[in-house]
Amino acid sequence: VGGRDRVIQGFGPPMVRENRDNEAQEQIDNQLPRQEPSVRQPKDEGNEMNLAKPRFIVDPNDPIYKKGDTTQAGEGGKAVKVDKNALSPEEKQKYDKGFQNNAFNQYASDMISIHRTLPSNIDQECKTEKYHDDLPDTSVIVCFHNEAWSVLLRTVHSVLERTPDKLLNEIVLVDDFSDMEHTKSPLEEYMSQFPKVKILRMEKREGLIRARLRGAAVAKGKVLTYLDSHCECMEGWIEPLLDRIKRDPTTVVCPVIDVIDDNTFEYHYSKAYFTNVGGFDWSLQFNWHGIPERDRKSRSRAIDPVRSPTMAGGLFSIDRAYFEKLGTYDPGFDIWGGENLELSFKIWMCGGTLEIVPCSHVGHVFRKRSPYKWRTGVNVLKRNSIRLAEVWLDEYKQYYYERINNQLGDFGDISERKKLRENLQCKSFKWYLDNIFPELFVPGESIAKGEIRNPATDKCVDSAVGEDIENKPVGPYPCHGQGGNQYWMFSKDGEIRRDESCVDYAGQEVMIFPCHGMKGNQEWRYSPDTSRLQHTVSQKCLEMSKDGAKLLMSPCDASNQFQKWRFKEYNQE
Ligand code: LR7
Ligand code: MN
Repeated sequence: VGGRDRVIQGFGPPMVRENRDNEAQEQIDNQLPRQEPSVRQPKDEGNEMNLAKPRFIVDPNDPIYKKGDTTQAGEGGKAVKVDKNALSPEEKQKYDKGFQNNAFNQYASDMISIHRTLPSNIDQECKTEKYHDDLPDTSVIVCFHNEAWSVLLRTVHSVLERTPDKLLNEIVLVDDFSDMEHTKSPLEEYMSQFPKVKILRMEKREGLIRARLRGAAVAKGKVLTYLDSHCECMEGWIEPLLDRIKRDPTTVVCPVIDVIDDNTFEYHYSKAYFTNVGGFDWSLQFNWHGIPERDRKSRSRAIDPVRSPTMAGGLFSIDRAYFEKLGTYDPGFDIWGGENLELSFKIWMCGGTLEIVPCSHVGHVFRKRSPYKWRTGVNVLKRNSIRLAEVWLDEYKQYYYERINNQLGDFGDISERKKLRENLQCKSFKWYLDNIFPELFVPGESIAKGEIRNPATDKCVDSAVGEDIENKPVGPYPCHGQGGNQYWMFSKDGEIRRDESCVDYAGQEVMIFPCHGMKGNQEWRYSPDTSRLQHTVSQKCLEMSKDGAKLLMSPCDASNQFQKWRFKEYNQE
């Protein structure tokens, strides 16, 4: 594969970059406290081919290149707090621009060394863990689209500096058609100092999945390790991962993903005791869960690897041959999303194991929005998810389709992927749910589902749910018939729920709260005859305000048309 790949190595003299005549870029450069070069003039200065005056990328005064200064901002993984209001107008502009371009605080990152140290409060037990002394080596593959310079470099240096030389075969950087200037020749020139770092360039924007496949196609290591382009690996991160693969190459492993704050770049080390595992919901979104009871019991120590139904997607190690055997990723997946669940389901259903390894830690900058362009005119995430559902979910795909109102649209050809599943003789999705993720709430077990409509006003119960939006009031909204935030399930236990979020009434407003399974404030009664939704504890009924603007809880009244609710689908027992 990939005669068109350019693996760039040993390119030009290190630390020199050509001048650019781009005015806008020039202006930005002028704001940066960079110095003109004082050492190492390139040999070919004055050469016709190089009329412009070259500059150095590495300015010794630039804080990001400093090493070993323990008093510097962000050392030890500490927070860097920037008081924006104290900045000069130009600096303020830079600060805002950094956030705009990256959806994280680039300004703060630019104050932190790319070699910074990380917290030392690691789990005591991990310090004495012993690993196989003949571990396989790994290629570390990092795909990026327009990653910030200091952040990308910090990712690479954390790998270079914290991976034993004999375990690191190479670092493959796959540039998914970035257009930021620093991702071009400056990156090549900088990385040419490090023979293990290779750069591949996609020739058009492909998205992270096909970029990863391109990386895998050239990788030489026995194991492939994927990282996002805004990560920091902790000391000792790789050995625990490779050790699991050495024992069994069908074990796919994820580190604990520590949070690097998107604003302060603080590194939050997560102790083994708090290790979470991955799950998903019926809108096919990944989410985190505590370790289920049965696995807690079977493990003797908090640092023991733990089975995980799914992976977050970005950070994991897999035996290269095993990845190929599993058919890597669906190359029809565009831009972002879906590939994490595809691989997770496939691993379990086709005979492998997926684990999180509590002694391996890598930080990741979690951000609140996606800073780069996706495709226009097509919902790529939905399209990816449909491809995934078609191939791997069997009859359960219907639960996802209900969420998107059965509007599948064109999802392309999936025959190759179906063939793959057949050839691998994988188990059913039902087997996966019964054995690997029995905790998941399956909509088929609910009494009613779909929108909850008040016919008098044609408004529906509506709310976004999810981890960061709990305690959000539930409101009425004109019924849109698209599923989404108006899709509810009425469970056998009387919950009005979507995945793990329940409609909850504690005497004030009707709210969304994580389902606790203990009835109480989350128990409702519904009868299709009266069409009323009555809250068991308070005995009150759900009511639409007269102006249709609010949801109220009122004494039940059989004649009140604002207390009548219709589920789209009600299954008579
Ligand atoms: O078109 C693109 N091309 C790319 O190369 C879009 C993105 N990318 C790169 C990007 O530069 C980044 O390095 O792909 C990587 C992931 O994109 P992010 O960081 O914008 O998104 P994310 O961190 O939310 O992505 C999570 O979900 C993705 C679904 O496709 C991938 O699986 C990511 O790897 C995954 N990240 C993690 O698992 C880190 C932990 C987050 C959690 C939970
Ligand atoms: Mn990411």
